[in-house]
Amino acid sequence: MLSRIGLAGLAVMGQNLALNIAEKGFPISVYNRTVAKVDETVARAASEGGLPLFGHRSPQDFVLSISRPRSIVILVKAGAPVDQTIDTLSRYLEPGDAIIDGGNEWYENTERRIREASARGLLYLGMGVSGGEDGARNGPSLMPGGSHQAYDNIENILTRIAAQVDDGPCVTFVGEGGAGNFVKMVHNGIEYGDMQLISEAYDVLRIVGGLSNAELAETFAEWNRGELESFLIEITADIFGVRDEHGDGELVDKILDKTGMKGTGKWTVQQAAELSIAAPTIAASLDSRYLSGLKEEREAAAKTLEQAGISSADFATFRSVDKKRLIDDVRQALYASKICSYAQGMNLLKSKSAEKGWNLNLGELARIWKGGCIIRARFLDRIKKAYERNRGLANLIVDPEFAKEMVQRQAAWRRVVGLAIEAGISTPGMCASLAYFDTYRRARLPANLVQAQRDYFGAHTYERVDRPGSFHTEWSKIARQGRAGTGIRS
Ligand code: NBP
Repeated sequence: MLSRIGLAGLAVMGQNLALNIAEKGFPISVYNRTVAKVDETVARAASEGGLPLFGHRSPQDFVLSISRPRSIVILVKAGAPVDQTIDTLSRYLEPGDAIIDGGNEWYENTERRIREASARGLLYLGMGVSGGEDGARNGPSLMPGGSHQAYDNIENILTRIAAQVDDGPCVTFVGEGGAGNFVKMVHNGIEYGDMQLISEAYDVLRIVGGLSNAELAETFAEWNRGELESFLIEITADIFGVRDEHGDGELVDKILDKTGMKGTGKWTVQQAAELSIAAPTIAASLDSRYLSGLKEEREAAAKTLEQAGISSADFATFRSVDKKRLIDDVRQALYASKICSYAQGMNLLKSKSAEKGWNLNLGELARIWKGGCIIRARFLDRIKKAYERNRGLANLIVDPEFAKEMVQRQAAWRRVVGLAIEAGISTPGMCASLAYFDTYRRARLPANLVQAQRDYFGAHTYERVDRPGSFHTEWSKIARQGRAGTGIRS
């Protein structure tokens, strides 16, 4: 009997996704370059109740074991390994068969592979898969883009293996070309923002509020029962409770403060810059990761600046702060900051969609992120509804419901940021979000002065508020005459 689908690449993601597919009753063939992983996966399938999963040691046997038109998911390291895997498998594929790359791939690589596959009569999907190991095994959020036919061929599988939420499975056909990978990339950028904002909330509560790990665990668990309910808040509450098995106290305090990264956050910020979309919260989270990496330099800087006379803030003075009120303020600051961060991610998607003609449905994307993925959160339902109310919404901040929430939270938000600045605790994500909000909501900015400067030194011209056209002024000449007239000397 032939398998319904195949999967090549049996590391963390591939192995778990294959077991998920088999568990849903779809017979699946699996293959991996190193055969030990094939044996491992087959053994797992047997131990998990004899799931219909069939291992193959040769690429030819693997491909020929799948019913036509074939659908083969690839889950190998992004980049060259994907090309090599495609090369290996496509020798045995036939026109009409489809390749589905489930890795975190750069969207332009997918677009190139779509063209190459098409020249061989093959269909191609670039499918973002989020949720890590657990998501892959028990229900990820899936973001497939590329060939609609390739999607149709496996839609019944994808809708069964994806996370299920109140309004359906967390999968939708995202759009043509590299749309699926691009959406996954922005998802990861938003994830960077969320994690940064949560770490800032932790820092303020810990340093300014003096909260213990037990109190932090309780606070985050409480937050997870309200508007901040999300996977990341939930796991954060858990983290504070984990004891260090090698010593006293909790493990979180023993972890080196140096953040790793794999590149999707950087791509998001690069794309934002390419498209002239402001994404300051996501950029701040990326910068914070870079600065965290300079551990030795930061330690040296701390010493140098102490010797130069910087006084470490006397945090005891902040302890007069009402703890309960601080916790409530930080909750509100985190929520408002998050809205700004999602607004930036969504606007990046909107802009790319317009450039590429992907016709992305932002409300539907918020829906498929409600379950399975790392940024899954209660408030994504509100984002979905905001875009349902107005598909062309300029910015989440001006959706009437979010606008009301931002206004309700802004006093607390400003108190938290103010307190952090006073205490010398950097909150780059919260500050970036607040600056984004304060910039976006102002009808008049000091950009008039920047325009004047540009025209002064570069004759770049400017527009006026009171009449149409493009203007240039001989600024230095007039200023010199003015100084001469007033007696001011330069
Ligand atoms: P890895 O990204 O660690 O890749 C390991 C797999 O790639 C193994 O199956 C390995 O085969 C295969 N591989 C490599 Br490396 N070079 C190869 C080559 N030249 N030819 C054929 N196969 C090759 O696996 P992963 O962590 O499961 O992630 C898979 C994809 O999913 C990646 O794009 C990742 O970014 C993405 N992703 C991962 C997560 C996560 O939580 N880990 C979450 C979401 C998305 P071998 O066994 O023979 O060495």
